[in-house]
Amino acid sequence: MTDLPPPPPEAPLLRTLSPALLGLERGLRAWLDGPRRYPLSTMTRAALEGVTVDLRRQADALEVDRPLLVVILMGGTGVGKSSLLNALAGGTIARASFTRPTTRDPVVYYHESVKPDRLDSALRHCRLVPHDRPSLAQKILVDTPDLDSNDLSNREKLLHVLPVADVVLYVGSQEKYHDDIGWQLFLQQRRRRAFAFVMNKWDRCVHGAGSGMRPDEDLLRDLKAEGFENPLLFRTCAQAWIDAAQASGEGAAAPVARLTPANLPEGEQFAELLQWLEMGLNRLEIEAIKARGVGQLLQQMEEYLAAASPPDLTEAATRTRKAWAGPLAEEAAATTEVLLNTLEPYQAEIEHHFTVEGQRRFRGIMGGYLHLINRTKYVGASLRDKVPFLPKPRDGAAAPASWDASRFARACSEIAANRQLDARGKALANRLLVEADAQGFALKVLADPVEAASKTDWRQRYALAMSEVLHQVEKQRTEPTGPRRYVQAVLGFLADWAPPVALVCAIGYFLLKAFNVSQQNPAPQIGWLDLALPLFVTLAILVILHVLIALLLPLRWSQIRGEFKSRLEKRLQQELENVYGPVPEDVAALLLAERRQVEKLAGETHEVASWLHLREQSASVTGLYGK
Ligand SMILES: Nc1nc2c(ncn2[C@@H]2O[C@H](COP(=O)(O)OP(=O)(O)OP(=O)(O)O)[C@@H](O)[C@H]2O)c(=O)[nH]1
Ligand SMILES: [Mg+2]
Repeated sequence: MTDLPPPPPEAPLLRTLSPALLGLERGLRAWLDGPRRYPLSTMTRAALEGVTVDLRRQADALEVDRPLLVVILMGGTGVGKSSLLNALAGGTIARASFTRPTTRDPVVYYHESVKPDRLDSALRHCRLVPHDRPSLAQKILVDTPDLDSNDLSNREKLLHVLPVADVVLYVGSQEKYHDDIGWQLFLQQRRRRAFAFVMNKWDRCVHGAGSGMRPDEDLLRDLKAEGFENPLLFRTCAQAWIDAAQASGEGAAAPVARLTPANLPEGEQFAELLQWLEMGLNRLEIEAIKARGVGQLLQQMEEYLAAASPPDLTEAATRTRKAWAGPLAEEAAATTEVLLNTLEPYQAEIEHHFTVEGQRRFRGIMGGYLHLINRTKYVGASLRDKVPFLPKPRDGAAAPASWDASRFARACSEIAANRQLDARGKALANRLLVEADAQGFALKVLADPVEAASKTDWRQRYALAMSEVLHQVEKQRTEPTGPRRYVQAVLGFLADWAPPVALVCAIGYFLLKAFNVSQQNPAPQIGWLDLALPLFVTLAILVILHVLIALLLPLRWSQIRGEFKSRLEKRLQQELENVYGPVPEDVAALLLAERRQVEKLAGETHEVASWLHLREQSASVTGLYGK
């Protein structure tokens, strides 16, 4: 909002206000139509929608040199609203009668110099009655249908024109001045517009009051209780003034001063009412009332914005994130267990795979020996699918013939998800929401993103995590670190060298023995044992090495499982943390940004309101407003 310039002394104060109100209206409209995480309650939204309409209405009404003051007569049926307007007009312009209700459509009494298209659209479609009285040139008097008859459409018509009112002339009569519907409407409207009061049928109040409290005093007492210390209250006999005008034969042209209604009861104040409307509400007062109306609208806008402002959940978000660590760790452990269970039937395949991978580094004789042994040992693992009578894991993933960790992991994750994980996801989301609630995080803003997080493609993520962890475990097994690395290096060295060296030595020994021809032993005896010795020795070395490898670099499922489990659990916890962890803080940040937006709007509103307050005229309008 740009700073509003102080108006030059003679410049119309309210006209300067018009563009500022339009700016606020545009800002509010954009904010209402914009996307938001923090939901607006139906009532707040409706109230703010109403404020945008009122802002535009006020801006349009002020976009003139001499704004029009709209005075609306409001009250129950039969209190004499139409009679009062007729009396003020000095002739029959609104139908008044004893049939209830009488008035069906509002009657707009306005100066002929005002072009109808300058009237607010809510008034333009009413019955328009122009006049030529200069004293009422800047004012528009509106007679309205009753607010309390059985015909509800009457009240709707009143409520349609009521927002246009700058001043409400609340009309009552001796039997009807404090009925619930009228009083509620007054209470609802009193913060938005100026109120003056008329106690019509004063003749009956004076003569028929009986022993109870006089209606005017009763009304004054109730108004005082509402903060109206010195309300403007006129006691009138509208009918008497109508009769007098008709009797004078001048009708509307009859100046009130010249009329002498017969039998006016004491304290009758119709002339004062007319005087106030004509002279009391001069330009200064009109500006003050208009300014005050705008001020009250802005104040309400600030209140509604405060109600619509999202809470600052930054601290609650930090607490929630911490509180979520426990459930997420438990979830990771449980999910790991579920995933491991799907691997269980494939122990043999996995061991086989790891063994083959681990033994790839052995070459030569040792390599050949291990290859042969593994083929024999794990023949069941590969045969299982081919031989019909061998037991097969039920509901299991088909282990690929040629090992493909990622395909295998995907299949396992798929089965695990089908079995349990999908249900766990929903339960986890609920559990996290309960935790968040306990930390004071507003669930209405958290439920959707948490649910969205629970619908992340977890199968895919689990599959990826399993496959990566399998690779890591495999890598660690084939390329160990720490002491295992030295053990493996020594064993590798031995495996590479010991068998061929043993073989060469055994063959050497055999040759030595076979060709060791001497005088004592001219024809050496070569037995089968000597012939088989190199083979046995090599085999023995191979077996010893194999035993050493099995003992020192074991590749049992139970060990792979342990390692796999701890790594997978850590990995899944990380995964869950990554997806769920930032949700509260992200939502809090979003709400904070929305909060700043509301604060900006409220700040701009406040700025205009303060500007207006500073320049409000000290006109005598305070009685029209309660505290
Ligand atoms: N005794 C007495 N009767 C009055 C006075 N003013 C109006 N009346 C009568 O009260 C009756 C109702 O008057 P209206 O002006 O039609 O009342 P209204 O408030 O416009 O009623 P709706 O149009 O139904 O809402 C009429 O018969 C009037 O003659 C008054 O000052 N004293
Ligand atoms: Mg009427």
